[in-house]
Amino acid sequence: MIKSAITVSLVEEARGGPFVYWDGLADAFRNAAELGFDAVEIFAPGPEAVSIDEVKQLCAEHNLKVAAVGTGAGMVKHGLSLTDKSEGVRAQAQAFVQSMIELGGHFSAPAIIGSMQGRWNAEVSRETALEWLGETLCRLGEHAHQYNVPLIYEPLNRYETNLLTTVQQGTDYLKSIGSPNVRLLADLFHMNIEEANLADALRAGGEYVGHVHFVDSNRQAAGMGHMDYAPIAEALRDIGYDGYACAEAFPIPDSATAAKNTIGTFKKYFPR
Ligand code: LER
Ligand code: MN
Repeated sequence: MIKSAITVSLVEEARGGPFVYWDGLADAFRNAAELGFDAVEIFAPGPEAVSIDEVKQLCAEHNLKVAAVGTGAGMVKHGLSLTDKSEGVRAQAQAFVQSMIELGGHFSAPAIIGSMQGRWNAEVSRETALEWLGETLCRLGEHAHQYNVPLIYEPLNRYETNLLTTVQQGTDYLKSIGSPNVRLLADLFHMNIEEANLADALRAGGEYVGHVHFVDSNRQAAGMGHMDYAPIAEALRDIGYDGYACAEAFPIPDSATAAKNTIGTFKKYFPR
């Protein structure tokens, strides 16, 4: 069964970014529970910014899970990248992601590597960047294994990375690096830019699809753009996807409206 989730950002530097809730964990969990979401995805400045006890208590109080933890603050706040030319920066980036894997582990939630993958450039060739990224994904995927969660790798659209931009590229890459514990994040916003056909792409990803960012064509909440959700929902059912469809969307016109649209669209396409 596909489950619903919604994002909360605790990262001030990411203001204006595509996260639905912005007013702290207690507010996010209360509102998510009221609307009937299954889980919350947490975008945090770092592990020290999140009280493990508070999150466990909020999960118990509201009968919610943590869907995933984002690691993008490593880039947005600390300027780190897993493919930086400096070995020292790459090591710090890996340590940051590892600490977020450990944070998520407390809640049986996987960590997501999105913007932390970085880009290739004049100083780091595409081949080298993909080699470094692959080694890191394998190592950190193994680290995540002790928590019984995968590591989630997210292909991004061409304006955010020049490494891997489609689900097919991501799937081929994960096969080539041979890590059994890394799965793909299919973000419908990025896919709407890069894929010829979103449903076909999800089918090509198959069992490699481990998380979904559930969002509309304009990165507003599901139902507020022109995404055609029927074939997407059918494809997710066909591949037996039973992870989260998580709202990573702009809080437009406000968080409450974005959340309501998301859950309405989710229930329409994934009736229980
Ligand atoms: C970034 O565009 C994104 O989609 C996030 O999920 C990754 O940091
Ligand atoms: Mn995303």
